[in-house]
Amino acid sequence: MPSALVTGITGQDGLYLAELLLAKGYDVHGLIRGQNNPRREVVQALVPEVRLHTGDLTDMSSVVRAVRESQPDEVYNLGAISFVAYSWQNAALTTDVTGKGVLTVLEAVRLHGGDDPSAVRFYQASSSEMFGKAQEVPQRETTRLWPRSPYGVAKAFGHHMTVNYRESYGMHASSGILFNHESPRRGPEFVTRKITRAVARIHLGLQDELVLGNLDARRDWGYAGDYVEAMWLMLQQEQPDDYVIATGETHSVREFVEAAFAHVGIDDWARYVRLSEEFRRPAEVHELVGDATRARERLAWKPQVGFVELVSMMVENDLKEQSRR
Ligand code: NAP
Ligand code: G4F
Repeated sequence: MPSALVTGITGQDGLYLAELLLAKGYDVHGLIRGQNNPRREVVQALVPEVRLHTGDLTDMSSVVRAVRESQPDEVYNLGAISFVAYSWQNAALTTDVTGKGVLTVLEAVRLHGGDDPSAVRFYQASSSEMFGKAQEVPQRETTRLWPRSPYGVAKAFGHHMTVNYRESYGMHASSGILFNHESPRRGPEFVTRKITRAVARIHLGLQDELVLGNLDARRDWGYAGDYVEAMWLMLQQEQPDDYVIATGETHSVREFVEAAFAHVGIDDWARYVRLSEEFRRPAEVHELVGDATRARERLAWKPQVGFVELVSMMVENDLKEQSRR
């Protein structure tokens, strides 16, 4: 039975990836941080087979211990402070966790491999946020990085470090440059879930308005369940590499709002939406759209869930969740 260690197990992607790996017969281990983490219960309810190891990406010895205890064939580093807006308020912490944390995991994996640094395969959760002020449309693996947030800068560090460990030590280290991916498990601070939850609550008469920032920002939104499959496929390749994972379609926040309201039969959505400076960013990433040709050709990966289906899935989930309250 192959064994995998997943950092960020309590997050959106960690949960989908754990389900995928369990279905493939893996012995799945997860790194969980903090004393009495409230998300522990969510993991235990959804994927009770996962064995949890206490640790933090800022604490090298806890990561080394988790690697030793889980004896992994594959390590997926999904742990991060992942909310871009928050990263301006906590830039140093974001750098430590989202940036330096990658080096910590790479070192733990390298040391564990002993004489054979490629013995344990490593996946790094890189991000399209690294492209920031995009220098090319669509963005591909070779597009120059121009991050626009402390989060993007930290991800760029982790990305380059992953490439460097592959080149320096011959590690089987791959980096997935994933564009935005969403699901009913998305955190409520991200714009998609904020919208679908508010639309459900407005439809049910529980809320009057939805307050947003920049409606003109455009993102390449896919479904998280499709994207974790790509992570696994990267580690099954003989050679490690970097892969853009994206749908190739871009939509504005406004289009997302429109589609979410349309799902509950509201066309005059503007009367429910108020704009506030509070949700605008010091530096915006205006438009992202990815070219996943390499993933399609080498991994035979392609997204299964389209934009409207994704929005509908999220609104339906929030209608059910909010009706139960
Ligand atoms: P998420 O839901 O925010 O999950 C982040 C995970 O990181 C949580 O499990 C969190 O644990 C953990 N974490 C935070 N600080 C930590 C620390 N100091 N030590 C150990 N773990 C820590 O993020 P996601 O959407 O699943 O994304 C997974 C990864 O992909 C992240 O690295 C993200 O930056 C990257 N990514 C995401 C997207 C996207 O669109 N979703 C796109 C590109 C890249 P707690 O429960 O303890 O907070
Ligand atoms: O949903 P968001 O917060 O996601 P963002 O910043 O694109 O980051 C997500 O995707 C990255 C991949 O590119 C990941 F690496 C990262 O971890 C995260 O998962 O914001 C999307 C867009 C932004 O342009 C933002 O300015 O929506 C705009 N927006 C407008 N009003 C808002 C709001 N974003 C949020 N969170 N809340 C608003 O009220």
